[in-house]
Amino acid sequence: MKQAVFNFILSKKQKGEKLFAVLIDPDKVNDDSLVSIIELSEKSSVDLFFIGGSLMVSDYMDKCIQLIQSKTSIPTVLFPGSNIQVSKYADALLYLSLISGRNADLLIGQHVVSAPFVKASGLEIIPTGYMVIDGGHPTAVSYMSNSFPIPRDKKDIAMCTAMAGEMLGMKLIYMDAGSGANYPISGKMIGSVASHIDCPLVIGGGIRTTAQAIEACEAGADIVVVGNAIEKEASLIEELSQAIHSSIHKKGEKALQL
Ligand code: 1GP
Repeated sequence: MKQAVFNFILSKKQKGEKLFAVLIDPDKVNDDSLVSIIELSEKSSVDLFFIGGSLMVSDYMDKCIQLIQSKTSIPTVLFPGSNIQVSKYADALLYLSLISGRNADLLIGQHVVSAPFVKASGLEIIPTGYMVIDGGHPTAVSYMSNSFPIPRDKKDIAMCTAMAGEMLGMKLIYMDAGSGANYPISGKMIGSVASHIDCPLVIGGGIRTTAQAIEACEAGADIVVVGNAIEKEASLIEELSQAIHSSIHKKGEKALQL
């Protein structure tokens, strides 16, 4: 079993270092814009590229990953919106189960259909408990997943969902307010989840500023994902990277005593 990307994430978490993942939606880039994102990411020590989108209509994914790999050694991690978004060229696959929803197809159905192809791909597989949190307006992920997001003020639901996901064997928990969300996930909710799980916590959706990225890190995010804001303004990569890499977890909430 390949484990290089997961081990990299884990070793950073153990040292208390935060990671910055730049999300690339292959539908929203071309060779020129992608090269500029790669160059800025390389210069700014971005840790990971996440590749995917809720709905993919172009056939640019393989070429996009190959272009990234020809220019940098930053790992490419698939963040698939569906089971057709699998590319053998990537370094790893976030094997997402939508644990915040009650849509059986995204909890296990699509996994069953695609299992032989995923296994044959030779990709590093990272079992990931994926939780969609309300970000203030319906996002592509909430529509496409046909599931209710967790309300943004219900931190206990998020905490229990993440705990259950970890005990089911998920190696990462990914909390997502959805691409372009009005509001990123609150520090309170992140803190509550972070203090009740041991596995790395990924936070994304609606992060546009260094202050928002720092809030997520200080509350307990191990990986901060930014896509939309960078598509609009690639030069943000440098300041976001600096902010995330200099942040530390300011532990707040105590673990639940039962
Ligand atoms: C969405 O978590 C990602 O699935 C990133 O969201 O595009 O809003 O940065 P943004």
